[in-house]
Amino acid sequence: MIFDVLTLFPEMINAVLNQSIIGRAQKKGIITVNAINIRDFSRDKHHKADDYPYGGGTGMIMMAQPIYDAYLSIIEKIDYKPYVIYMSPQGKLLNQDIVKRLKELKHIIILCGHYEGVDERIIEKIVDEEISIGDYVLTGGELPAMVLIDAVSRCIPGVLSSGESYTEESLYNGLLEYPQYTRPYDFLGMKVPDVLLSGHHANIKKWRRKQSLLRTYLKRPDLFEKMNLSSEDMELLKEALKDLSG
Ligand code: 21W
Repeated sequence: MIFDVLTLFPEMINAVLNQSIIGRAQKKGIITVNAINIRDFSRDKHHKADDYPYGGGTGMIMMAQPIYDAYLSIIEKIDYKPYVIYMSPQGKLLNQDIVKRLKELKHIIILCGHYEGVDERIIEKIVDEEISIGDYVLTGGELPAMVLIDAVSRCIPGVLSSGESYTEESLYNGLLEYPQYTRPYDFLGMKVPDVLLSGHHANIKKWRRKQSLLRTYLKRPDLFEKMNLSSEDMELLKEALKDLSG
């Protein structure tokens, strides 16, 4: 899968996505992340890529022409149309359903705005979808683009090693994860739950399910409401709540 990121700050993208799991996936050739500097496509002698807003107001607007030429430089080398996403505070809120849809694409171009955004005409001309990562204000689309690439990439086969598995995780069965522990057994007097040392796999599975149900019920009632729980799960949760109240 190819991600081409159109940005005024390509070093931000490379500094993050050449590391860790996504960096390893790039070295393995499973995914490719190209950070393309929009400024390189400016026709101005000072490499200007932004300008004042028509009608007045504060801040700078990214010009349509350098973005469009950066886009053309990608598509002139290929015979299909990549999917173009604009990271924008006005976009759909990113969630795991959107991630699952995007992971099926072979080539995504991600446009990152900075300053006060981009000339509206570039959105009309090339953008297929606008995506936001949440209702808070950032300084640009670069961090959101990296969030999107990370979330989509980890769904692609081969990106995670077997130990890092992709399906049985938070939000995957609609429940939060159960608590996890590693050595030492005793940390500042806090012991690991004995069931996890028992070697009794059925009991461990049941304990983990119970913890997942309890955590979701307590920490994310919004997720919990959407669950269609079996009668076994309802019983487990009742037990968990009873354990809590002592
Ligand atoms: C922040 C751009 C505020 C534009 C009149 C018209 C991308 C983002 C961003 C940014 C404005 C995302 C204006 C969550 C985010 C992003 C930078 C407002 C002013 N005045 N997801 N427009 N949060 N943010 N423009 O901030 O580019 S995805």
